[in-house]
Amino acid sequence: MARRGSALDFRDFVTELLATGDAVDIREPVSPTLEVGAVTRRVYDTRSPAPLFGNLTEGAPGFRILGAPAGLSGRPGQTYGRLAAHLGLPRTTGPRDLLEKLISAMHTDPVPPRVVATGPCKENIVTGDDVDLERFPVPLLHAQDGGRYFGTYGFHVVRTPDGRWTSWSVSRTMLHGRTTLVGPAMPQQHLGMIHGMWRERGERTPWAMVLGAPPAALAAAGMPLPAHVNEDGYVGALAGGPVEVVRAETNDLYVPARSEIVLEGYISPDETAPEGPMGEYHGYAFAESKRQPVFQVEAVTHRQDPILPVCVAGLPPEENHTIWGTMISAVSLDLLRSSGLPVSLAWCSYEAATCWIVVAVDIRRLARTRMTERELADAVAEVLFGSHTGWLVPKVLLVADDIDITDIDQVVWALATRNPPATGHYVYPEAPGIPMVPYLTTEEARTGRGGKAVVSCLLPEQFEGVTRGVTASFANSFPKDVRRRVLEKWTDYGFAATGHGPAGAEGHPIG
Ligand SMILES: Cc1cc2nc3c(=O)[nH]c(=O)nc-3n(C[C@H](O)[C@H](O)[C@H](O)COP(=O)(O)O)c2cc1C
Ligand SMILES: [Mn+2]
Repeated sequence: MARRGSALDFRDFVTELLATGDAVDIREPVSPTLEVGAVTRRVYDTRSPAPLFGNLTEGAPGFRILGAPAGLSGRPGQTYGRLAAHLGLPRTTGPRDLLEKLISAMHTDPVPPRVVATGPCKENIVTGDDVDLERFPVPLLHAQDGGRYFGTYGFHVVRTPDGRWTSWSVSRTMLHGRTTLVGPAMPQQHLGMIHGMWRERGERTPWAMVLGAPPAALAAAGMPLPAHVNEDGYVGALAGGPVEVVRAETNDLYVPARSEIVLEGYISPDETAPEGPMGEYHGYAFAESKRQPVFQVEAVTHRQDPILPVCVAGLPPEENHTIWGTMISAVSLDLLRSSGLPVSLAWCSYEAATCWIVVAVDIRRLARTRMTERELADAVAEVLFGSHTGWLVPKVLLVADDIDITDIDQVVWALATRNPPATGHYVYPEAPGIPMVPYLTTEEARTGRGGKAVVSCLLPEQFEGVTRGVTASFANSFPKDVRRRVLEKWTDYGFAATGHGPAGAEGHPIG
């Protein structure tokens, strides 16, 4: 079968990871009960290649799991390699180029999906009484979890009753029974919004869930594009060609043909069940379960020897940080730029577990606006906290753009040395926000308000467009000829070669 490349076909994505050494084909027997989770967590921690579990001790023979599909890589210069592969970009792509690619596709005409008659996801079709989700190696990911999670790296497909808006969105689903799943559908998220429309009519929500989807589609489904925007058209623009879709067996939704596993059915209008707890994106596992909607599965279709991708959520960096955080960064940066504010970059530091976004301010343009710090903070808060993307991230750090905000060392240094404790914190207790943020009070989580803040790390003189000091550093404190001599003689002095590229060799790049 012709290859579509890693952005538009999950199997091609896995093949390319294996070929480049960024996945390991594990032949050892591994249990989906906690062992898959433990290996995958350690892969995130050690920035190892993605584990492809090909010999699982539970589930039907041949069924596989891929862990850490967008974990970071420890290879120098390829930190974001797996993430870049989702978008069909070279493994050496850095954060700025990832963001510009995502933003440029937002300003390109959508490329609608192409309907095809069949595809790999139809290689096996199971309907009616034969449906049994427990044939799959559904993993227990953390010892604290309230159940096994089928959907940690897949997306829901739903469509509005008027047929005008199709939503693809990532949200977790827990195994509930042989033919049922349970999972959140928050009313602020598009899944919950569209489910609400069907419920209001007293009808079931026609639904499908796609696992092992084309990676560019998964990324778009984890991206807070505005309401009424079809993620499928965005994927086409992003990947440079239409995503191929096929009609579901049991309803008239369309799903990506080049997917590993597709579940079809409906979301019950009224049935709920306890879901969770699960180790979560902010890094904690809490003790409580919550009642959430039940998803009824009427058909399962899958590729031969299907691969179920899993995200083992928790401490960074996992996919809630690398994928979700990057997608939030792109949409937020686009909004801030379009608003005319003097912003040059926005980045959800993965280390901050999608609980803060750092905004780089162009201080020369800032000076021309003659804004005060409060005016700038309020303007940024208004743009972000009123938006679908800004609802997701509670804290915004403002930093001058001499700081590389994709480098956490520099962000920490700026926060410590540039944020005045008495005046640099602006809080917005009335702004709505995601209720999952760990530090919210019970009341704030219940009302969905509170916890939002803008933290300024802008120095007083930066509002005049200047920075008083230069860094005391290798890059700034020595003449060029001295630096060159030190670099040339580095190994002669008796040190090991550092392996750093030119930027690293030049020292801390803050100017
Ligand atoms: C790996 C991963 C897991 C996620 N899990 C959830 C989840 O369980 N619930 C949720 O509301 N959002 C979750 N998200 C974030 C949503 O996918 C994201 O906010 C997206 O914008 C939602 O789509 P929508 O904007 O069309 O509503 C997850 C994202 C990723 C990448
Ligand atoms: Mn959406």
